[in-house]
Amino acid sequence: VTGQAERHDVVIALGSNMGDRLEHLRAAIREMAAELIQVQRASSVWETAPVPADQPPFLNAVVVAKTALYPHQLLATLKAIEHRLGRRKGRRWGPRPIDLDILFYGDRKLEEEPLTIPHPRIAERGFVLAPLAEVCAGPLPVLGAPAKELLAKVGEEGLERTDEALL
Ligand code: A4P
Ligand code: MG
Repeated sequence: VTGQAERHDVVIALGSNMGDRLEHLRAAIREMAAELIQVQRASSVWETAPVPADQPPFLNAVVVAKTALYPHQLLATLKAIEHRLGRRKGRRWGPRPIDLDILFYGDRKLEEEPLTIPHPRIAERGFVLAPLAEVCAGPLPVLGAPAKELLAKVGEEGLERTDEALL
């Protein structure tokens, strides 16, 4: 297909625990659409207990998207979106209006500073696995196990599905 870059399937995790959290998640999705990241489907919005616990609760979600961006371009684009939505460096564990993490890039494995794919902490984080299980039912790329199975191991404490829709 001439003139059309190859598009890759990517999975992105969204988190917010500052300001209008739901609006931050929605704004991030609008910004992605404007930046060559076409969101195909979105999980529910989950309210999740913060890890570590000394900060406000998060809203978390996961989206599946298609993009022609390469992994490092995708990371740079997500960082730019975080910045536009008001995220600033500073307090290391402090609250953030938006956090955008690349969970998967197709079935690629990548360890190139500063980017690791799949995201290294997927299997231990209920706040990622619960929404991920909604949008990826089968075995996860690289990890091999379904999200639901990994979630059963870490438990569902502190994870609450909300009725809010992202798309
Ligand atoms: N980086 C490397 N690999 C990736 C990747 N696959 N996707 C680098 C995105 N970034 C990646 O991230 C730090 C650096 O990781 C980036 O500059 C990038 O080069 P950051 O977003 O600047 O900082 P961060 O998010 O605070 O660090 P980190 O280590 O990603 O934190 P986590 O693990 O994302 O934890 N509790 C609940 N309930 N819900 C949450 O969403 N999130 C965090 C953040 C803590 N507790 C939470 C939640
Ligand atoms: Mg992050």
